Amino acid sequence: MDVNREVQEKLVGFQPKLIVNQPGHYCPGCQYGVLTRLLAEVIEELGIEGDIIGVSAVGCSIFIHSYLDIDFIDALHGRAPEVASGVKAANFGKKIVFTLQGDGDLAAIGMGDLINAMARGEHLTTIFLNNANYGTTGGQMAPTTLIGQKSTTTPHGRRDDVEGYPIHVAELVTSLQNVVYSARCAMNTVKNVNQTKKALAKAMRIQMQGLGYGFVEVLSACPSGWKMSPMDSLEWIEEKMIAEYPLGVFKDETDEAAEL
Ligand SMILES: Cc1ncc(C[n+]2csc(CCOP(=O)(O)OP(=O)(O)O)c2C)c(N)n1
Ligand code: SF4
Ligand SMILES: [Mg+2]
Repeated sequence: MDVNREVQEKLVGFQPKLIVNQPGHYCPGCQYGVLTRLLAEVIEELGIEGDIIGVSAVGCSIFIHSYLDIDFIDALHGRAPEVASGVKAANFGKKIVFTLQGDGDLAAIGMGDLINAMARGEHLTTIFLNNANYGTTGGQMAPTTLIGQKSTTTPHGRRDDVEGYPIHVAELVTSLQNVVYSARCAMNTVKNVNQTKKALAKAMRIQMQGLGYGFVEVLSACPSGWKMSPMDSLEWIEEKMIAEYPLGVFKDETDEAAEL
């Protein structure tokens, strides 16, 4: 083992085998990278690296296939749940299939796709990265943009009487019978990162057990879209985002404890 690697392992622990080392697409302070690492750890710990297929969406979620060494397919904007349904069926239900979607992708153009995949009774896992804006395209308002939040399309702040209200997707999907688990997590603190990992693992286990649909919303920093420093972004999540989008488990029909 070279000296740098040994020092790195002492400081931050091991690097999961499934992480691909190459120059990154993500902006400094972006938390897609944290989520990628968590997924690598969860997939390795569950031992499903050869049995899982990811469906990435249009948005910064698409970059994950460069860094996570599992099978991936990219879906058109909003269509990830349909593509995932097809992938699951084509593999006779034998693969674990998940979607990774941003808030513009999932809650704007793709909301109907998600709801109908859940209503059809699909056994899938959706990971919903909510960064309260369209990050990829430069920071436009998304359905999850907070009231008062400035974006390139709401330069004076989102107004409820003009642009309407934020959508709380983790709560919304609980009304669908086939949804077995719905939780909201965040990645702005170590404690919240650890809780996110647990929720991701649980949503995967639910699919492995054939119980139904698992949904995990993850509040995530987009310093570029928000025009903030990475550190300010973490504080903004704590002070503003979690106030609008409380963390917790909103539905859990498994036999396991429902805490995050
Ligand atoms: C049909 C279609 N409409 C619009 C776009 C442009 N577009 C690309 S990414 C994106 C929004 C992405 O926002 P989000 O899903 O929140 O992703 P993130 O913030 O993670 O980048 C849009 C509107 C597109 N690629 N295809
Ligand atoms: S635009 Fe936002 S979501 Fe996309 S890589 Fe940059 S910080 Fe991450
Ligand atoms: Mg977004």
